[in-house]
Amino acid sequence: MKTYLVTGAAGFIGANYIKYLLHRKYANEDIKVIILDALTYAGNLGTIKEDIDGKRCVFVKGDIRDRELVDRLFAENDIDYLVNFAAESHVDRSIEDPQLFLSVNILGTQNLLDAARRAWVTGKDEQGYPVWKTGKRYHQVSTDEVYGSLGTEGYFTEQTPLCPHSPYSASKTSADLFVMAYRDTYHMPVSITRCSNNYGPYHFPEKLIPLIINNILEGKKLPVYGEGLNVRDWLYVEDHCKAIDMVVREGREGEVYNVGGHNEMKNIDIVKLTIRTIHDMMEADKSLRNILKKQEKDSHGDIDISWINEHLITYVPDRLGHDARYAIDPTKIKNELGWYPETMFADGIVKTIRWNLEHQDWIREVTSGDYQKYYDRMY
Ligand code: NAD
Ligand code: TDX
Repeated sequence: MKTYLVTGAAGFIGANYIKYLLHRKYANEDIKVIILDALTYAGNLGTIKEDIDGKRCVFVKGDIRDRELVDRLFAENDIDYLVNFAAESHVDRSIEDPQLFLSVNILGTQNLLDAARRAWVTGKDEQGYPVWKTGKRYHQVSTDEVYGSLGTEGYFTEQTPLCPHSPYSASKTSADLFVMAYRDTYHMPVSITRCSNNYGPYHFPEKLIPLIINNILEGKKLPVYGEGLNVRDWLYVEDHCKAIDMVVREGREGEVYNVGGHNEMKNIDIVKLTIRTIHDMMEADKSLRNILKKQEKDSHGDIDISWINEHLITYVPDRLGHDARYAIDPTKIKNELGWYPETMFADGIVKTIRWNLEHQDWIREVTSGDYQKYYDRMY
């Protein structure tokens, strides 16, 4: 029986991770997942309500910065793995409010590390280092953005110097440095994964791919920052979840593993490919067209690609300090743990679009209220 404390699992990747653990990888095993999530604008209880059964999966609403609460969770449960997804995750928001990112991402991480230290240390060895209960692991979900930005050549390896540019990536880098400091100072059993851009179900629509899908359906403009030439390396979210599971269970203690999709694309190409894929899916299944809210149709009543390209794609001012290119070298995790990105982008984007088409209620729920104000301010 393994007990997980998973923070931030009402958000995009964390929710996919706990679903993967509970219903796929360990569907027939005795595991317990305790979710700790503050339910910020990015957290949605609706995403995980079917998973919370009070036995295998328990939900606690709270803040990772709350010392008393996190200590209580450790006191009441024999936690084996703490997997920290909770974070402020959107680069554009970090440009508006850097202090929030510092507070949640750095102080939150440090609070979790300390709580785990209090719960998992049993004494001291002769040199004064803490002695840890066996089988415990603190895992930090980090990002390729800690490495900064690449030119047209090369990849981020685990040896690439940390060189963050945005307030978001600076906060994630600082959090990683605290995790490594706890490893070096207290010999804490930790691991870190640094992943490239994820896409898939439950992706919050402030991020590029779900924003584009939903704006196409709504007939709204498709905002492309700068010239649309920045490159991201896209990974299907379930492949990321598998990588985290492998590292938590089998990865070497104290190590960093890069996780990437080997799928680099320019933003403008992502936008055009998403338009084309929605068109093709609606050609193949004409009933899907009913979801289009407001749309120019061509003479056959089909979604009109050239009209969208001409009228909806809108070049807007660039993000400040916009990183040019991210690309991950995942050789270490492939060689040590046998992980590789299983989902081809052509398949992953179809699954993602279909999920968005079939979950319009979820989209409406998460985009109402505060998000609408953010959207109107941004675009
Ligand atoms: P998300 O914004 O969708 O979800 C974040 C979750 O954390 C939400 O449920 C939110 O309610 C919760 N949260 C925020 N502040 C909290 C606090 N103070 N206490 C408790 N819970 C809090 O984020 P995501 O895209 O799922 O990213 C998850 C993690 O993965 C983050 O650490 C992010 O930095 C990292 N990451 C994301 C990507 C990506 O492409 N999305 C890529 C690499 C790494
Ligand atoms: O409207 C948009 N138009 C646009 O051109 C948005 C929202 C984004 N973009 C560009 C900016 C980026 O070059 O698209 C690219 C992807 O943007 P985001 O979806 O905001 O992701 P990114 O900034 O790359 O960061 C993501 O991947 C790494 C996650 O949000 C981070 O949490 C993760 O660490």
